[in-house]
Formats: sequence, structure tokens, C-alpha cells
Amino acid sequence: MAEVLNHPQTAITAETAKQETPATTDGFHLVIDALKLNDLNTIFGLVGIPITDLARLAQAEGMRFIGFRHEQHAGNAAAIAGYMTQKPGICMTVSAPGFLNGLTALANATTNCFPMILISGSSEREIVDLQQGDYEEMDQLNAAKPYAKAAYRVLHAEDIGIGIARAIRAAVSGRPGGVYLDLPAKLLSQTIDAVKGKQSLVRVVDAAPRQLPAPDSVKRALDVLKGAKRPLILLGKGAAYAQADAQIRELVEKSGIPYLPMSMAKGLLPDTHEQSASAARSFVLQEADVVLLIGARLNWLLSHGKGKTWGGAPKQFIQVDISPTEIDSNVAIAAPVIGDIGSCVSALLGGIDASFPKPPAEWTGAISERKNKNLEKMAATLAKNPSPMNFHSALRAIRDVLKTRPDINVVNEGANTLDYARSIIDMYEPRKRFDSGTWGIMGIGMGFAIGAAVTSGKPVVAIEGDSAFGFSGMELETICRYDLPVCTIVFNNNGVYRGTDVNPTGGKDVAPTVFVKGARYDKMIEAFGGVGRHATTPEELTKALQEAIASGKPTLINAVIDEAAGTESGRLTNLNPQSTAMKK
Ligand code: ADP
Ligand code: TPW
Repeated sequence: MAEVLNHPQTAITAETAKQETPATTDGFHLVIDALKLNDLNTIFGLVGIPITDLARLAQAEGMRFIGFRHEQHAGNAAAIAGYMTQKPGICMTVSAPGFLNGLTALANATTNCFPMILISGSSEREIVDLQQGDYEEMDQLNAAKPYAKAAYRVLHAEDIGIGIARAIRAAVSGRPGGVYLDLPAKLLSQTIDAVKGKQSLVRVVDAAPRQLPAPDSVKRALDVLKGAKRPLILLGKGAAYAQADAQIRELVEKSGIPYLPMSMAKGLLPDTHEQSASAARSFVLQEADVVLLIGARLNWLLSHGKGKTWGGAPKQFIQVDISPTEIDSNVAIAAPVIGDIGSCVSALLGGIDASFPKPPAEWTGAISERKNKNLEKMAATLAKNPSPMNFHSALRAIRDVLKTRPDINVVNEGANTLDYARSIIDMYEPRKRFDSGTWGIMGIGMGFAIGAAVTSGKPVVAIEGDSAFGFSGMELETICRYDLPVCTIVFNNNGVYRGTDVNPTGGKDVAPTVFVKGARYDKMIEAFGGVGRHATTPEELTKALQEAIASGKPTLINAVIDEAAGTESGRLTNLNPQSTAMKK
């Protein structure tokens, strides 16, 4: 493989193409050139034959290769980069086990509608298909299909350009998702004429074309909205992804309709916006008569649009989404508006003029009343200073620091740590909050943190349950290696949900939810040259976080939380963040 790096033609440029010696190129170069041609300049991955050479070449050709300790986290980094940029994040892995480790992230990306491409090396087709036992043998293409939006394999070097173009389009057009691209090892070393190779590359034009909504669907939606007595706008992470921030804000403000952001849509409008109904979430979901969903699905996170969460009052839904089959997936949708969110919201805005009825004062007044009552209750809870810290006192300290830095990215996972942080930490800017998402998955933490830091060049604060952190903890080394401005705060309550469970038999094994007591996660990062801090009070936590942000150094703060403070989470009844936070 060494020859690959010594390849006479490291970059296919107009100049080199003109060189006298008839040059050849190969699969390795064509993959890198195709990615670069499409402005995909960062690869998140983990090496091994033949990806090692691909990674070396990528770096030699000026791309960024961010090497991870486990493929799942490389995949998560790629996925969040895709969500932040609307360009597919690229993850590269070796075959079979490396591919399978990355597949969890690909499936998670598809579930969350994040665009990414998982590129894996694979073994020889002849041997795989006859199941003759090759090194890391696996039929990866078929394994990927059920979990990806699309899956492709390239067998000939001259098809690499087309293969990558198809993967890009599949990832970002329509509803975004994860795409698998299978590159057999043999393909990478195939050589072809360099000029032919260059001609075979494709620069994708208009990868995610606008999709305009049908005018009659817009009219229907406006008619339903006009008839509302208690309207509500629900913003999902599709709305954040769409980067139609100004139009969405205008729609909310011109219509005067109260809105609720789903967790990753927080910050699309600042959480402090007066029309935000977050602090009266249960009330508005139950009482609204018309709900305008923008880039949000009626899945488990919204109790499927029915049941107690939504109250007894009959509702009409308007749904703006790019995917026609999302409509009527859980309950009947009175007015579907199909298209990209920017186009749909602009079209809706066209019908909202001075004569458009404002939501009745009875409705907005009732919401304000609820909000004020709840916010008062919350303020009282947050003002307490128990020792050891509980989730609220620790989050109050973090909230107050983050308030001063609205540009900071926030990663958040755990059970209680997720539920409480979601409602206590305000977001002020779009696409700055990255969390467990549609699956409620643990393990996105360090991958998302690295992806967000690399993509934005801005600091990241990862607020992590101690169990959640454990899934990706080894990536602290990656954070230190690339000297990323990531501050990880581990909410250490000695276990999953809490640390107080006991083994009912009195046997030697601890209860299934319990970890080593008093663990010092801060020592882990010190092993890699990062800064470890131990915080037992809100004051210590504040200071450690302020210093971490100011220094930009990789930091881990071990925040000691009362091991009895957490409740068992992940149940549907705990999905309403505001009410969960209110319980304490
Ligand atoms: P949340 O979890 O925040 O409620 P979901 O992931 O459930 O959000 O929903 C996101 C929705 O947004 C998906 O149904 C997806 O099809 C849609 N979507 C994503 N991007 C766009 C876009 N650019 N235009 C329109 N709809 C989009
Ligand atoms: C991939 C199940 C949901 S929440 C959680 C687990 C293991 C951890 C909760 O403990 P943590 O948080 O992080 O210490 P806290 O604040 O309550 O103390 N495996 C995967 N995903 C999920 N969701 C689980 C298991 C789970």
C-alpha cells in the first residue's frame, strides 16, 4: 500500500493532468478527489486496512481526518456535522466489526433525519458471496440496508464519482438520513487512466433542491389556522435543520401564536422569547385546538399526538414536512403542507397579513398566567442549595455561566441529567443543542461533542449523566489529542438514574443500576493531558466551568450529585420536561 502514497499524481489538477507522462490514478485518489470536489473536507473515522491508506492520503491531500477510538463515535460526530451544516458528515471504517460499530450511528442518523455517509472498506465480493471465510467477511451492503436511507456499492474505479454523488444526494435531499457506501478493498487499488478518472468525478449540483408546497395545501393550512381559538406552533429539529431561522421567527412573531420547541429546536428562537410556551408545556398541549407542526414528528416524544398529554379537547393538526408519508402516521392531519420548511413557511407567511386574526387574549393570557406560576415554582426549586448538590442546583450553576455565552454548543444525554437540563438550560441560538434525540439513545456524548467542536470551531459543553458518559468516555483521548475546546461535565450520582439501589438478596454483586461509589471521572482526562476538576458545590462548578471555557482546554468536571436525587426515567410520563423538572 506504500506505493499509493508515493503515487506520482497526488492531486488531479488541470496542471497535473497536462503532464507529459501518461498518468494513472486509482480508487484511493478518486475517493478523496470526489469528496473534495463536493466540499466534503473532513472525515471522522478509525483506521485499519485499507482505510489507513485512504486516511493518510486524505490528510496528505489537505483534508482533515479525525481519528476516533471507536467507530460509533466517529459516526455520531459525522451525523451531527451533517445536522449542523446540511452537508453529509463522512464516517470511514474498516469492514465487518468496524462497519457494525459505525452502523449504530448510521441507524441513529437515519432515525433522526441527519445526513451522513458511512463509507466502509469491505472484503472481496467473490469470497463474501460464497461465504468462504475472508478476513472480516460480511455482506455489509445488505446489513446496512434496513438501517440506512440508501445503500450503494461501487465495484469499478470509474464509478466512484457517480457512487459518491448518489450517496450525497440520497443523504441530503428530501428527508435527510444516513447512507451507506460500500467500497471493496480491491476497488481502492484499481488503477485507471488519470484523465478518464478526473472526467468521471461529479460535482453535485443543487443536492437538496427546494420543494415548493402546493398553493392549495397552503390555503387549506391558513384556513384551519384562521379558525383556531387556541393555536400552537410546535417546532421540531427538522425546523432547526432547515436553516430557515428568519422565516420561522417571522411566522411566530407575525402570527402572535405561542410556540413550543422540541429539545433540539431550542434556540431556534431564544428560549427567553415572550411567545415561548415552554414553561406551560403540559397546559398548551392539552388545551390547544389547532397545532401547527413544523419539522416535528408525532412520535413517542409527543405521545403520538393522542392520550392524556394532549387532553380531551378535539384538535386539528397542520403539519409542515418534506416527507409526504409522515402525514397521518399517528393521527389524522387536517392540513398537510409538503415541501421544504423554508419554502413552506414563506408560503404561509404570504397569507399572514394585518387582517389575519391574532390568537385570542384569553388564550395568550391563560398561557402567561401558567408560565408565571410555573416559573416562580421553578425559581424556588432552583434557589435551593442542598448538600450534596442535586440536579437543580448543579444545573442552575451551569445555566448561569452558559447565559453569558450564547454561542456555546451544548451536548446533553442521561436520564435525569437530560430531562432536567433540557428544561433548565436556556438556548439562545439555533442548532447549538445536540442530545439523545429520537431514540433517546445513550452514547452520543463525546461523538457529538467532537463533531460539534470540529465543525463549529466553538466551545462545547457536554452535560452528561455518569452512565451516559461511560458509553463514549474513551473519546476523551480524542478530545485531548486534537486539543478541542470541550468541557465535559459528568453528573456523578454513582449509577444509572441514581446510586442508591440495593441487591435484594444481600449478595456480593451490587444492584444492576449501581456503579463504583465516589468515582473520579476527572482523573480520566488527566491521563491524556487534559484538565480534571472535582466540584462538590455550585460555586466550585461555576468556577471550573468558567475556567474551562476561558482556557479552551479539554476539561472534565466531576460534579458530585446526591446519589438519591434521581428518579427512574425514560418512561412516557417523564417526557414532558417542564413537568418533570417541576416535580422536584
Ligand atoms: P423532533 O424530534 O424535534 O420533534 P423529528 O426528528 O421528529 O423532530 O422531526 C423532524 C422532521 O423534519 C422529519 O419528519 C423530517 O422529515 C422533517 N424535515 C427535515 N428536514 C426538513 C426540511 N428541510 N424541510 C421540511 N421538513 C424537514
Ligand atoms: C444505547 C437505556 C436510558 S437512560 C440511561 C440508560 C442506560 C442512563 C441513565 O443514567 P445516567 O443519568 O446517564 O447516569 P442520570 O442523570 O439519570 O443519573 N443503552 C442505550 N441507550 C439507552 N437509552 C439505554 C441503554 C438508558
